[in-house]
Amino acid sequence: MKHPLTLTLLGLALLPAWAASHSTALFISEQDLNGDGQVTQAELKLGREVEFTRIDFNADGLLSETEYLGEFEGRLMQRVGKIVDPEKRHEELQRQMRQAKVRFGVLDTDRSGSITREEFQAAGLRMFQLHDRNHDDVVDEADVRLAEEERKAGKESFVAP
Ligand SMILES: [Ca+2]
Ligand SMILES: [Ca+2]
Ligand SMILES: [Ca+2]
Repeated sequence: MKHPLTLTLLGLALLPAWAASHSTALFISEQDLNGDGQVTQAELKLGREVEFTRIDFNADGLLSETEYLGEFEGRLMQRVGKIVDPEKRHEELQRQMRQAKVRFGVLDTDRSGSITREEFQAAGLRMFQLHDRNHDDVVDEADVRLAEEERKAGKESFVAP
């Protein structure tokens, strides 16, 4: 069966809210470069810059779909390697790659077929603002707590399947 794209996009848009407290904690652990427990915008910008350079394999300043998906597949292989059942591993791989393709389309805002540094940074900033629940321009433990409280108060129940 073919996956309706709009549904997939909708799922992606709702996903951050659904797993917000967990994903904010993960965001901090991944993006806190100096290890002070908080992520500033400058820190995220630097991190994204490094990431962009790493993914931009041919160093032309653009991320092609091949570069983007290739880099993702490499990381994904390590993760799904833990799944013992080969059939389940294959399914998970297919599912994640489909999502990565959708993400590429979302990142490529002007539909030029590649992601520019600006588009990559803009997506990072959107992510930052999503995690910065109290809008104090840093993402830290306070934002994790807020996300957790919202979850407990059932404010995210609308995304439940
Ligand atoms: Ca930091
Ligand atoms: Ca490139
Ligand atoms: Ca904050």
